[in-house]
Amino acid sequence: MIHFSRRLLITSLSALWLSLACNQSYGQLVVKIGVSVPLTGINAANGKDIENGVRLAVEEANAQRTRLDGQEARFELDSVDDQSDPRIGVQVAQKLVDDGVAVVVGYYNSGVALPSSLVFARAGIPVIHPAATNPAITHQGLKTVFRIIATDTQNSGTAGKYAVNVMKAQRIAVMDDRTAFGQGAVDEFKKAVTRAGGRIAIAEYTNDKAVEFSAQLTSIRAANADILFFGGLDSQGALITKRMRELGMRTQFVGSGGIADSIFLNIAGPAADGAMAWEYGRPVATLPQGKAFMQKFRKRFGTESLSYAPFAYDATWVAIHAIRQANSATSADFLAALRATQYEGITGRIAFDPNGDLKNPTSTLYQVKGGRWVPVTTIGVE
Ligand code: ABU
Repeated sequence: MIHFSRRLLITSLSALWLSLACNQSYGQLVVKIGVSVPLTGINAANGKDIENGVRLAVEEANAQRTRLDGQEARFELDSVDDQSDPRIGVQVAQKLVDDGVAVVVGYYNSGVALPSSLVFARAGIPVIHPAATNPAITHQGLKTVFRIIATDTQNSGTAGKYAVNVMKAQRIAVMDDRTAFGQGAVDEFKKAVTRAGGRIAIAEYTNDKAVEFSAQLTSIRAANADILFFGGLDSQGALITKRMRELGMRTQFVGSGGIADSIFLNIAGPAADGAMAWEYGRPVATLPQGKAFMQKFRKRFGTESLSYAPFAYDATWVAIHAIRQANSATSADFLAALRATQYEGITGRIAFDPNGDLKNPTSTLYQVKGGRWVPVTTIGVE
């Protein structure tokens, strides 16, 4: 037992020494910014999008001079592939802690973010979320968790209220993918529908690996639903839309967030026309720095940004500003500056409430018109 503890102590000290050694390079202080996203599998394109948002901000920051406590500092991206798997997510979170990251920008999946956040909280390392929207992420009482995107209470809540009050939906169907995100989004939608005096006519379920939805859609068609609110991601939303068209359904498809992108359009093809989705924030292209960001991203990576790169870029700059302001890359030193953030980003004004969520989130309803997602309305959410 004593032998085992000593070995554990030596291993921990070696990891600590290695991480301290790694954070110094040629007299420069290396400040590691961790990223945990899916870089392989079905969500890899969104993961890469987030990683590239962080990379762009890191490269821009390094083109400027940063001195921390009198020492030249350089920011470095430390990226891991969580594979959209909660178990892998916890393992790679521990790797980032062992690497000595100062801060983490991630995740894509709420179901991975939730267990991983505890690993970072134990190490006192802040995590800034650009994409994971399950409300519970910022309601665990952890002082190290921040999010610069609307939650699903806000986004799907807005969708539920709008379905009843504006779309005048009488027979509402819901379907979710049983993930923390999809199920959470539908739960919030249902609560808002009920609060607005509406009623859910039928609830169906799938899982996040499914590619066939005929059974659920046949039931929804039999229930004569006027809208279907789907809690799940872009590739499945596109397949559902396609199948609805094949089944001759007149039900309006409404996505819950993470839907309105080119992945959806490519998979759904012409069946996409008319599909709707509630997305987080304002349309980036309409914001003062939005177009410039999209151009920079295209020039650097040779591809258009998807939904979350602008949020990841902003999250990274929020972290860098806090580190510079605190004159320290030690998490305990810059946490207070992070909490007090007042930042005008690509995605709008960023300031945090006591839970670490945005003080003034917004949501935008998009609809596919002529093969493009077009903004319909933007609503500030309570
Ligand atoms: N917010 C959409 C991305 C997926 C998630 O939160 O799990």
